[in-house]
Amino acid sequence: MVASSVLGFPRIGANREIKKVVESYWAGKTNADEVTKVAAEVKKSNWTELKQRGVTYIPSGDFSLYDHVLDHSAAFNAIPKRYHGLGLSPLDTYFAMARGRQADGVDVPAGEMKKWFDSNYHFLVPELDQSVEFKLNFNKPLEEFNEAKALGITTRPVVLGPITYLALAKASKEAKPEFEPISLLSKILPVYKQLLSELKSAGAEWVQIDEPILVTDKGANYEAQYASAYPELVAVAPKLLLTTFYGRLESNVNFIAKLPIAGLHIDLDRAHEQLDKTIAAISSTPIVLSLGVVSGRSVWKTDFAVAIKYAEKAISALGQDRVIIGTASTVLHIPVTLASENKLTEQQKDWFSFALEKASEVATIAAVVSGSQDAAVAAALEANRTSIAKRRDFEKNSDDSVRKRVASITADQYERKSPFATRLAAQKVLNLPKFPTTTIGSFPQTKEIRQARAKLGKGEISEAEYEEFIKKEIESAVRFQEKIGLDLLVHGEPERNDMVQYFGERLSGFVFTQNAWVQSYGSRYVRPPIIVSDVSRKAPMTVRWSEYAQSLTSKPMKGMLTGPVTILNWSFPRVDISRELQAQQLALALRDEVCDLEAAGIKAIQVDEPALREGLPLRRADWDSYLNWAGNTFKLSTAGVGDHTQTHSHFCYSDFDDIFPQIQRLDADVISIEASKSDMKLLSTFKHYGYSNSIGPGVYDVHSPRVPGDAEIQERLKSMLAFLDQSLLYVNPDCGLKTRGWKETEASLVNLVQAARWARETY
Ligand code: MET
Repeated sequence: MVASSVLGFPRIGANREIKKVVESYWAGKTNADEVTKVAAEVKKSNWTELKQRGVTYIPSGDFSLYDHVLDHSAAFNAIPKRYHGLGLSPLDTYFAMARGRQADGVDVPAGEMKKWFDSNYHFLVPELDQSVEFKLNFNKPLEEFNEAKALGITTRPVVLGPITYLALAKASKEAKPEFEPISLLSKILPVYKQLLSELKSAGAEWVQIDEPILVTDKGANYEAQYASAYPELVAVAPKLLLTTFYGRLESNVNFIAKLPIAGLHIDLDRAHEQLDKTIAAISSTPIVLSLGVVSGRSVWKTDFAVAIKYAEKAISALGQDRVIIGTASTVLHIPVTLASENKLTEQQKDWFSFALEKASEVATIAAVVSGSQDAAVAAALEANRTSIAKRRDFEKNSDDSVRKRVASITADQYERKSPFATRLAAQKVLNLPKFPTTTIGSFPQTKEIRQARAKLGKGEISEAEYEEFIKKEIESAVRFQEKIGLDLLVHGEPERNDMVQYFGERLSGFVFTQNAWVQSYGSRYVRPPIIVSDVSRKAPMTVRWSEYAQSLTSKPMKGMLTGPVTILNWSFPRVDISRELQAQQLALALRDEVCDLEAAGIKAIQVDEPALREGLPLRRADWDSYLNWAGNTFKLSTAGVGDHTQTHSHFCYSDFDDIFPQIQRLDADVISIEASKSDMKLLSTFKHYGYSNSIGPGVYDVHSPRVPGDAEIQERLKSMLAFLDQSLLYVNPDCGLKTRGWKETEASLVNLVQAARWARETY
């Protein structure tokens, strides 16, 4: 019999229960017991659903109230010093690490968040140094294993592997200069051994140990560490399934195959070409091969015929008992269930498969390749064949005008008319002071805004009433910015439910869901639109709002758009045409919008590309091709304007070392970047390469409600000026403020303006 497995499941609850309960806990409206109770219900429902769908290996230990990497740090006592001795409960210490804490005399910033591999999920970067005392504060996989067992469900606990954990960590401020987190391997192993042996004693047959670092270029550096650590772990652990996902192992498979592990999981959705090589590498070992044939990243139905072909190849080489049919990665990245969607047409519903449906898919494929004679399995197979055929048929329709326009893009459309220096002079029309202050676009999305949108959705208020409401919001955002003295204003984005969804809803080619939320970080979930056909702009999307906002003030107003690469990366893309072609279609639509904004008198236009980097392939060999088309599509969308129009772009990450030349190549007049939590390494990169255009490194963190003092911001500006030309420096927060409350937003921005005034007087 071929077994089936799901590597990890969304932990947000089918109705966003976890968001609701943790946010209410943070607001002091509920207690820790209630949080535990709701978490238990969500876990129970996940396990029960997977069991009912016939999945053999059901994950446990993958649940999280905020982030699974942070859970691991908390469990292993990797708690940075600044969170010690604050008199907080373990849960509050955990949330302080996640989001900072500023209350009752405690004032600590949050840890650094980074994107998890090439996804839009963010994890809390472990901060380590030589003095860390690893110990097992609690055994989360064991607790959840027992919790499921009490419900009569046997699970396969999930543990983040030691080498990936250390490889993802950063050196803390207290670390010695040459300190590398991986040097802690021998120190962390005893804790892993304790955790794994406790699982074994509790009766776990298998443990899934996640080592996705192996699909990155970095993975190859750790051959010696894998070779020394895994035999030690295997000696005390249940059977270990070493899981790799999101990419290809390449030559790492050779040293992995030599480890005494019981199973290896590979991602065939992202890298089906690695199947033959993997089979060859393990065929003379007893290793079980877990085939990731059902995507954990895409919402499209799996083509069973393709999955079966891979499975049969593996079975004929290894035998049924050595093959598992799995999701390619955790299905954390896709929404919980299609069953919650009642506005999709039957045709659309038939194209997709969300997390629970993917669970049924692995179970069905496993049954088919096990030779099941069950009528329900045969019917599911036949239904899949029909659905896939219908979709292929639909894909034959393309929008000729869009395809032709893409085919006739010319080289000059990628470039601005004049070089930066000429544009800088022309942009004096904006009348900005030295150290211009600005924000990244959004202001708090208050309860009132969300309610108004919900009422519009339910038909409780009219389109006209909603418009009036939004106009008032814009007006108050403008007045607020004038009052506190910001220089380059924004309209505040109150009309946007989400920076991608808003555009998707106004473009042809997208479909939307009601309830298809996906965790981005902590309690922040997004509802990515799905690209289903060729994309084009039906009508201007933002112009009237920007025009209206500009009409209220004599200060310059920044138009605000989401860039093509970000719309693509934060949507669920089509899988039948390339991402490049989808991005080009988006770029042409945005180019028209940018030109329309200019024509409407908007002098500065920001095209955000916060997701440019996360789309970077995990293997360096694939970078050039991606960066080339991704950069080109940004240029295509922005280069249609005159010299006097100032283009901006925003990036929510600070890892610029490797992609720097591409950022320069984008040739935006001003870029703003997330910088408050990274050290000055980022800025030294810009200095080192001699970045020539204007730049606003974020001066404070927006992911936390903490208010930065003006002295703190002055200090940041001071250190930035050691790296950057003062005539090119903009002053802004790290990112948009939509998730913040007004109180902290006002306090923080007042301090920011204060600090910029200080800089003007001082420099
Ligand atoms: N303009 C957007 C905002 O301010 C940019 C966000 S980047 C994640 O919210």
